[in-house]
Amino acid sequence: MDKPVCFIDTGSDGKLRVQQSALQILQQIQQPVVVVAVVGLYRTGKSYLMNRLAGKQSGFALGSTIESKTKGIWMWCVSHPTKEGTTLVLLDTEGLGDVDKVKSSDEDADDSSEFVKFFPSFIWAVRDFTLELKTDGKDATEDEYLEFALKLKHGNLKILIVMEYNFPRECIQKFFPSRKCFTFPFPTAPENMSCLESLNSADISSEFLKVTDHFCQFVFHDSCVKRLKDGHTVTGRVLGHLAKTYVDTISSGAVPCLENAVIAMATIENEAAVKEGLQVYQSGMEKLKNSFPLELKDVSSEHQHLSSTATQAFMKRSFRDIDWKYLKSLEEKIIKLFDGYLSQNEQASKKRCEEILSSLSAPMMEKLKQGFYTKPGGYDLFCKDLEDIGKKYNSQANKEVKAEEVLEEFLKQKSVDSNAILQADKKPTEKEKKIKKEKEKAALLEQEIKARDEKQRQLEEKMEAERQSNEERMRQMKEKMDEEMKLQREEAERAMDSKLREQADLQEKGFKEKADRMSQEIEEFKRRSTEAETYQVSIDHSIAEIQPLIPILVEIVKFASS
Ligand SMILES: Nc1nc2c(ncn2[C@@H]2O[C@H](COP(=O)(O)OP(=O)(O)OP(=O)(O)O)[C@@H](O)[C@H]2O)c(=O)[nH]1
Ligand SMILES: [Mg+2]
Repeated sequence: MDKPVCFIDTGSDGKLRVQQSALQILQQIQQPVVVVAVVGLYRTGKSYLMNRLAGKQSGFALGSTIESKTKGIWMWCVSHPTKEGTTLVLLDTEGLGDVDKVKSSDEDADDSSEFVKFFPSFIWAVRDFTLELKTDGKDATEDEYLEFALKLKHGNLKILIVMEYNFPRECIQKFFPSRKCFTFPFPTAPENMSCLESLNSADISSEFLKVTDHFCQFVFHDSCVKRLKDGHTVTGRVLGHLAKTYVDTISSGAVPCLENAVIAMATIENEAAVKEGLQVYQSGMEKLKNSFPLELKDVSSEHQHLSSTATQAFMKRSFRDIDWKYLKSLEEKIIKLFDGYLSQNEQASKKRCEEILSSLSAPMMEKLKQGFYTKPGGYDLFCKDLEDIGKKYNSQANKEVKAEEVLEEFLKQKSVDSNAILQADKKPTEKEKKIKKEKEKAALLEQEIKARDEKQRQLEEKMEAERQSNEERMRQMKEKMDEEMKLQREEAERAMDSKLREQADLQEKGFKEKADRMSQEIEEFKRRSTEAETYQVSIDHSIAEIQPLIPILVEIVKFASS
């Protein structure tokens, strides 16, 4: 993308909508995404800073009037400058005109212990910072300044004013365990401010450039690939599904629920994963089909190989495949296709065997037509020719899956001729004829048994191939489960760490009641984590905001001078 596009805006009916063109762009992005979004008051240089992250001087439109410039949410997808194989998705949002009201309830607080697992890191960007960095009279770092700004007020916690002061600070502390602050100095002389986009770097304050550069490097380095709650990597495509689900839910007047959005997306993705797996299998088998007829072991081993690759492709895309419902459906479809290919191979083999027999038996048929065998001893001559045909056939068609069956059919047909020849043959006595007939019958039966045994052997070979495919599938399932468990464990550990840190902080600052409440939260969190580990159950929780889409959230604090 060489320029940003509108991602989410408000339609003429006043409802939020996701722009189809932006969704199409996201659909094409199969790479994991790192999402960086900016929020803050209007006209505070958000778009400008986002352009810097895109490595461009212009892109997101900047406002030069007092009116808010950016409307809705704009998106710019660029290659991540430092993390190869990932796409950086920059989301520039419409400036806030007034303080956002955040709903508070005990219910939210309960679920919040889960949020820290996948909530974004938080960067506070203070623009036009001209103050001395001091807190309580002592020199302070930017981060200390942020923590100072987030300090809770003591006092009667039920008094509205204290609650209103503390609540947003508590939310930031609770939901964003990883926090960072940057204070930007004034970028340039006041008269240059309206044309900041077109200024040469010589006209921009070197200190401002230094901080901007540091800020960009920090974001690039610190921003992680976006993951869902259970550790599944978010690609551009998945981000598109998520955004669409959230926005559609908001537009319908409901409250977006992360759990529902993930379930809806899992359905879409898992269905697509089945299709993708089938595509891998089918395209490989179609290529193999060009060389039909083949030996059963060759068809089976290619089937096993492709089935394993198909499962891999499926596993890569699927997630939350409860009870492996979609994997099972892929497996069933593959087995159906395999059966289809096997029967196509059999048909091709049958055709080839018939062709071989037809060409080998052509001279005999000619002799038959000309009455060559209608003479004393003709039956023995016929049997000898038939035997020769059988030998040659066996050496030419011995690898064919249908070799025995076709030969059996051929011998059955020829027994009609042989019977007629034998009856007309004057050489053997009636007794000898009887013996010869019995011999022929026995040979026919032997061929019938051979064909049946061969069929049975092939069935067993097919079952063995299936058994091995199944074993491989189980191995891949276990690998995926182990990987998912590992991610969940890491997430839980990270979340627990941040909870413990927050609790220690509250204790240190004398908020005993809050720290105690937190202990209960931690216990509850531990219990849920153990439960999740043991049963791999997912814990239901809803979320009323769009933040889970964003691994890094930059909040801009208005220009200090304005
Ligand atoms: N004083 C000052 N002005 C800046 C700074 N960064 C950008 N600007 C200027 O501030 C004006 C608004 O910048 P934008 O980047 O459009 O601000 P915004 O926050 O995206 O504004 P909205 O889209 O309206 O919310 C532009 O004229 C910029 O040139 C800064 O650090 N300090
Ligand atoms: Mg803007």
